[in-house]
Amino acid sequence: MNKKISIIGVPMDLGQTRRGVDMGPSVIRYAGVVERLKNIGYEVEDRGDIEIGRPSELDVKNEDNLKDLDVVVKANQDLADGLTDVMNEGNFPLVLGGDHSIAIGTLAGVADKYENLGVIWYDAHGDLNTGETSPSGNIHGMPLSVSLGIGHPSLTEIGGYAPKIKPENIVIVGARSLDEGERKLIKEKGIKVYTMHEIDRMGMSQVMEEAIEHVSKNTDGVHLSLDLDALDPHDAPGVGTPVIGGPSYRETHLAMEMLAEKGIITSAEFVEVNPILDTKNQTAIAAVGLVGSLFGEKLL
Ligand code: Z70
Ligand code: MN
Ligand code: MN
Ligand code: MN
Repeated sequence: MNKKISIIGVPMDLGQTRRGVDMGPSVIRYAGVVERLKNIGYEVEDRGDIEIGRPSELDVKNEDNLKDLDVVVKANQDLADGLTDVMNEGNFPLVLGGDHSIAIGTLAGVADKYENLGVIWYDAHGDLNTGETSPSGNIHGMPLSVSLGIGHPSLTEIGGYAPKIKPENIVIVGARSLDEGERKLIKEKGIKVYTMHEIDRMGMSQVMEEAIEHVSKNTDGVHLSLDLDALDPHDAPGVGTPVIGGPSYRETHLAMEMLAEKGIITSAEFVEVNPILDTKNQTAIAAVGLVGSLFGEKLL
C-alpha cells in the first residue's frame, strides 16, 4: 500500500436525521487514528475537515423526496475536489465521516482516476435508494445508486461526470436491511451481495475470498466504503441506524486483515460513527482498530 496517507474529515449529518454523526471525524481522531497509522509505519497527513453548510431549516424534503439536497451537494462537490488533490499528489485517501451521503463525493473524486474502480460496500444497508424509492428521503440511503448514475442529476453529476462505477465491479457485504426498490435494483443490475445469510453459511473468511476475487477481477483500483452500522450493534452501538444480527468486530477485523494481505485497497472511508449514540466511544475505537487492520497492523 501507498506509504503516505491523506486524511480528510467530513462532518456531515444532513444525509440523515440523527444529529451527532457530524462529530464522527473528531472522535475517530481522538481515538488515535493518526498515531495508529504512524505506528504501522505510514506517513500521515491530516488535511482537516470539509466545511459543511447549514440549511436554514433542517431535514426539509424537496419535491423529489431529497432532504437538504443543496447543502449535501455542495459539501460533496468540495469533498470530490479535495480528493482530486490527494489523488494528484499520489497519496492514499482516507475519508472519515460523517454520514454515508459523503460516499458520493468520495467516489466522485476517486473514480475519476481509474478506468474501472471496484467498490466494497461493507454495510447493513444497500444504500441503493433514489428519491423515488426512498422511504425516508435521507440521502445517506442513496450514495451507491447515485455513484451508478441513478438518481437526481444534481447528485449523479457531482464531479462533472457519471457514472462513477459499474454494477459488476461492486460487492456489498453484511446487508440485512434492504428496501423494495433496492432489491429491484440489485436484481436488475446483477449487483453481487453477500448478505448475513451467506456470512452465516460460508463464514467471513470464504465470503471475503470471493468478494476480493469479484472486485479485483476487472478493476484497476478498489475503494472500501465501511459503514460502522454493518457491525453488530453490540460491537458498534454508536450509529444512527443500528440493525441487529451483524458481523462482529472480530469478523470485520478479519475482513480488513484479508484486504491488507491482498493489498487491493486504493482508497477507503469509515462513516456513520455517532458519539452521541455511542457507549464510551466504543464505535470510534472499533473504527480505529479496523483502520489499523486494513493498513496491515500486526501483533507479532
Ligand atoms: C434506509 C433508507 C441507511 C445508512 C441507514 C436506510 C439507509 N434504507 N444508510 N444507514 N448508512 O432510509 O434509505
Ligand atoms: Mn451506509
Ligand atoms: Mn473512472
Ligand atoms: Mn448502513
